[in-house]
Amino acid sequence: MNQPLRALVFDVDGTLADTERFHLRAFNEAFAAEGLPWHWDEALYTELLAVSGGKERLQAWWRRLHAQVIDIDGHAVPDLIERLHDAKTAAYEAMVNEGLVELRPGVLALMEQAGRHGLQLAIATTTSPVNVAALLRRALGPQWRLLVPVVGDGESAPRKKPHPQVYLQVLARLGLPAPACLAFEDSANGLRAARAAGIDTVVTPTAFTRDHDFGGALQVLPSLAGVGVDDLLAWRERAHAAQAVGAAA
Ligand code: XBP
Ligand code: MG
Repeated sequence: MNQPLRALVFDVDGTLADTERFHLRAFNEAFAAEGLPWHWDEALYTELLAVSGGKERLQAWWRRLHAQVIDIDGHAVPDLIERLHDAKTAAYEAMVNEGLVELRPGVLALMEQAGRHGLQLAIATTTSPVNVAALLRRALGPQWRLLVPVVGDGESAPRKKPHPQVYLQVLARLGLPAPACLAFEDSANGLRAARAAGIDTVVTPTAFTRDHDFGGALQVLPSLAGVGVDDLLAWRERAHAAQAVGAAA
């Protein structure tokens, strides 16, 4: 049933901003600071991005390198991963605070137009809360939480995408059913998470995710440049009409 659109739910990394090349740089800076002979290039990082969550990505990398190593005391590896992720997050936050990371084309204009249409705004991301705050403070100003009051992140929702936990959490906090919302994602994991929560999803891939499978997306676009609320309403209308025809057939 085509409910009125009430909220837009944005993923962060790759959707609000093309951040992954900065996360990649921050991971490599953390490896160097720890004295590890690890260096992830873009091709390898593109592969590793199949794992959502920086810590989970580091765990997957460790298993790939040392599948046979047993962590005797059970703490050495988790402690290393925690240390590396803390250093990486600090390096990434510094890059955002230096102004290196900008919102993708069309994002700010759509957020502003959504506000004028009385739509609520929310975030559903697997990244760390400090990364969300740094990016949105820089992009929307210190009052950003007034514009985006509902934020689900890697800490509030530890089950990472494609698990729908963060989207289900955001729907509950919005107090809205999935059909009243529209999600924006950049990756297959993100699309699957949003769709598993029953939310129509517009995808704007990046260079890291352009080869992903976006089956089930409402639209796949090069960016949100020039996209307005009326476009979102038209795409929803058309998709729901097609579903109704399919159901009647
Ligand atoms: C993308 C991710 C995150 C980032 C790194 O999140 O999977 O893990 O790559 O950030 P999104 P952390 O859901 O916004 O696309 O190291 O803080 O996880
Ligand atoms: Mg993303």
